[in-house]
Amino acid sequence: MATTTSENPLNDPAVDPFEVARDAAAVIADRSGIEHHDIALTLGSGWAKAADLLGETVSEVPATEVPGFSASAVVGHTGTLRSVRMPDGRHALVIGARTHYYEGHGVRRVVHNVRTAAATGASIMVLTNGAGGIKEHWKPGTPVLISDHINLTADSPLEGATFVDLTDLYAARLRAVAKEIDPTLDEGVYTQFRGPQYETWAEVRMARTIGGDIVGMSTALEAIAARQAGMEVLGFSLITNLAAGIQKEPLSHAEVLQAGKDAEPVIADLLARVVAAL
Ligand code: 8IG
Repeated sequence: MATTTSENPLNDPAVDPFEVARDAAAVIADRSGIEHHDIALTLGSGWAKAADLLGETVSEVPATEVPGFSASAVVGHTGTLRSVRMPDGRHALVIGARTHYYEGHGVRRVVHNVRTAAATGASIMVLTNGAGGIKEHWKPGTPVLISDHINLTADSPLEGATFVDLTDLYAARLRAVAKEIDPTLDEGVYTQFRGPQYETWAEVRMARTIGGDIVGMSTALEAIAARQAGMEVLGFSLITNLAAGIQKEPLSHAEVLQAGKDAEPVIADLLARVVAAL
């Protein structure tokens, strides 16, 4: 089995990333006693509290003890993989450890959360993030459904001539369920920039011109990997700030974290109710 600590097996180009994901799933099954998870969630900035509302926590494993994962680089990301038994008997895998593309560890490390989720049996992948909003009427603290994405990283989790269809990537079926739970939910196109710098005003204007509504630094690459794995994807952005130039003041990470904190109880409740209905 691949080792987990300083040397991440995903850094070795000769290692099959899907095998590392199977190793990770085996550790989760062993530690939780749950052989099959039904649904998986990656909780980004602002969304962590949802984990407590989904059901009964069966086990919680530090990400550093699961092959291919690493400690979270961002304050506010919890760094565990939690197995939750939902009231209806289904099992959710809650992944609080996201590797961002801007960390520079390569796409295999970025999408390992999704591939591990698929290897645990999950057929639905819920991807959440904190992001900037391009639509002026989205006040900080607004949750938005992701309707589609624009991948501006110029990278892909797919290796070689692996042609994957992305039609209906953010499943209309799942978005309809979410809107039944909260009919006021708005939708938008998520634009993934490399980061970690926030956008210039000109880049935000470009994103808007090409059809983007949300700017962020995650999710699109993960969604592609989820589709490759045959999962259905549901995406949520918490708008924690208006994108540069849409809002007049400069962006501060502290401000972004505060807006996330304030919205946390509301969006946690929303996400838990949506997941229960999927
Ligand atoms: I939270 O304004 C958060 N994440 N790219 N732009 C990008 N990512 C973000 C932003 C933002 N806010």
